[in-house]
Amino acid sequence: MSTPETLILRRPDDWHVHLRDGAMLRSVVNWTARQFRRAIAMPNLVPPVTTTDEGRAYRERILAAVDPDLGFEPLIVCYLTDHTDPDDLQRGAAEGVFTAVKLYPAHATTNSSHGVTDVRKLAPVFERMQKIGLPLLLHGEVTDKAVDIFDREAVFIERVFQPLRAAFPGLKTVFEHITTAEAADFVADGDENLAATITPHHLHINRNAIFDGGIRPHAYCLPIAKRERHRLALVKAATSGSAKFFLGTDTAPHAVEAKEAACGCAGIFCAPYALESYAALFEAEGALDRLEGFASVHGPRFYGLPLNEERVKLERVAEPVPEKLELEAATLVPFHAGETLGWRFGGVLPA
Ligand code: OTD
Ligand code: ZN
Ligand code: ZN
Repeated sequence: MSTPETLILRRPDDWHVHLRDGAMLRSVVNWTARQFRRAIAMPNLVPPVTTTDEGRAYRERILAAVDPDLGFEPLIVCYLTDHTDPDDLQRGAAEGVFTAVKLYPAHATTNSSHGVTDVRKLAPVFERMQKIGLPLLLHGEVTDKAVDIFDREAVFIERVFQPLRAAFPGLKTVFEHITTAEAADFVADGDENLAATITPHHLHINRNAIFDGGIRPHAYCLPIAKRERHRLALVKAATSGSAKFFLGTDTAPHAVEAKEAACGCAGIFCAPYALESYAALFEAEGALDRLEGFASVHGPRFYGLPLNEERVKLERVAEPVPEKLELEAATLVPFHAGETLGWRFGGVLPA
C-alpha cells in the first residue's frame, strides 16, 4: 500500500526509447529495464530496422544485452521507408515481431535519413495497418528548412497529420513526444484512435533551459523544447487523467563528446531517473494519484496489451543525480544531472 513516504505503482512501461545497438545497447538497456517491464524500442539504428527479419534480429540483440533477471520485454517497431512492403509488415505483426510502425519524415531527427519523403506514397501501407490494427507512431515535425524550428510540430499537424487522420480514420496513431499546446489540443480533440506520448524533459524544461547562461547541449533534443506556455499545456495533458496521454521517455543517449561539440547531437538520456522525474512533476502538480494511469495503464490499453501485474516502489528520499555516468560504451550525462530529485526508485515488487 502507498503511504506518504512510499508510492506503490503498477509496473510501468516506456512507450518510446532509443536502446541503440552494440556496446551502447549494453550500456543503457538495464537503466530502462530496471524500471519498465516493456518498452517500445525505436528502430532508428544504423542501418534502421525496416523488415521483419531485421526486427527479429534486433529483438534478439536486446535480449542478449539485458539482465535477464529484470524480466524486460522489448517491443519492436518497423521503420517506415518509401519502400516498405505491406505483406512483410503484416507477417511481422502476425509473428509477434512488430508491435507498431514508425514514421520519420526524412531527416527529421537522428538517423532518419532513410525516412519517408512523401507520405502520400504510403497509402497501401496505411490501409493494411488500419485493417490489421497495427499502430502508426509519428515523429511529428515537418523537415522543411523554411519553417522555423519552433513551429515544425504545429505545421506538421496542418500539413501532414490532419490529412492523414482524415484519410485513415481507423488507423491507430500515436503522436510521439509532443511538445506544443497545438499537439496536446489536437490529440485531446481526436477520437479514441489518437494518442500521444510525453517525455519527462518536455514536462520539466522549456526552451530557456537550452540557453541558460550559455549553450546547454544536454537540454537539446528534437523536437526542441518550446515556450513555457507549451510546457504548461503538456503538464496539463499528462496530469489530466485522460487515457490519450501516456509515458514515453524518448531516452536518447549520445556520448558526452558527441553532445558537447560544435554540432552536438540531439537527444536527452533520461532513462536512469525516468520514473523519479515523472513522479516529481506529478507531485508538484498535486496529481500523484494520476501517475499510475499515465505510466502503467493508458499505454497498454491503447496498444491492446495486458496490464503488468508486478508493482514498483518509489520512496520519498532525496536522490542526487550524478553529473555523469561512466558506462562501457561512453560517458553519458543523465537528465537532471547535478539536481536532487524528491523520489528514489525502490525496485520491482513481485506480482
Ligand atoms: N530525438 N534524439 C533522438 C531521437 C529523438 O526524435 C526522437 O525520437 C536520437 O538520438 O535517436 C532526439 O533528440
Ligand atoms: Zn522522434
Ligand atoms: Zn525518439
